[in-house]
Amino acid sequence: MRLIKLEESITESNDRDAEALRKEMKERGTLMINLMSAAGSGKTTLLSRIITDMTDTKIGVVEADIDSTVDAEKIEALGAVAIQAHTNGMCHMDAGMTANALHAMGYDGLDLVFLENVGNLICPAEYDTGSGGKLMITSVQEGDDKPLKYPLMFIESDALVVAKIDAISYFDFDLEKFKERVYNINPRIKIFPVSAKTGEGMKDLENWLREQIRDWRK
Ligand SMILES: Nc1nc2c(ncn2[C@@H]2O[C@H](COP(=O)(O)OP(=O)(O)OP(=O)(O)O)[C@@H](O)[C@H]2O)c(=O)[nH]1
Ligand SMILES: [Mg+2]
Repeated sequence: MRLIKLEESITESNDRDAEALRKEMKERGTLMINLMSAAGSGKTTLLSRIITDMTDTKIGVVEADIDSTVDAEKIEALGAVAIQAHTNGMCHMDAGMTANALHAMGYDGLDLVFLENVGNLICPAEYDTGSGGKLMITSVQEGDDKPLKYPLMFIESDALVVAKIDAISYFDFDLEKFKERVYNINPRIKIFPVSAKTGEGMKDLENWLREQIRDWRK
């Protein structure tokens, strides 16, 4: 189990670091997706399902957390490449931290790398990590008003997973109202209602990921 302890990078321009990392990854043909959500929305469970399903795709995961190694251990147990990054108390990953973690993990020959960002809806949305795409998760127990309260992450993301859809009947989550609120602030976003437990909706999401890898390599 590999673990890297990170400090916020001291370079003056996060955007410059992000562009450099994107360029490097583009040249090597590896797509990085920045996966963001509140704590406990289902990021690691979704990634585990994707790794198990997408046997045609070589996947690596950078697990960013304030503490513990549980998420990286779960990913490694599935046979995927992983590294646990500790953010030294910080609530997000920046581009310099992401590059350090990625290089420590090594991503030669990988098609797709997920950065499982620190679980919260606010800080991760504000930092460009150098990823080629942004995927956000919100789960049905969080309520359908989150696009109104935390708009930036919804605006910034290319796609949105509505997670734990198997549990929707236990909550007052109105999927149509939620979609309308999301499309109001980001009309181009793709929305995937998904259950990582039952597999519902996973095929569409996985095909979208394959399409993103193809587009990245064009
Ligand atoms: N019913 C149901 N439960 C789910 C689903 N996906 C995840 N869960 C549960 O939700 C809880 C949190 O899931 P995680 O995958 O650990 O969430 P996370 O976003 O990685 O959490 P952090 O890394 O702590 O931010 C776990 O108890 C999962 O079993 C789902 O599709 N359906
Ligand atoms: Mg997790």
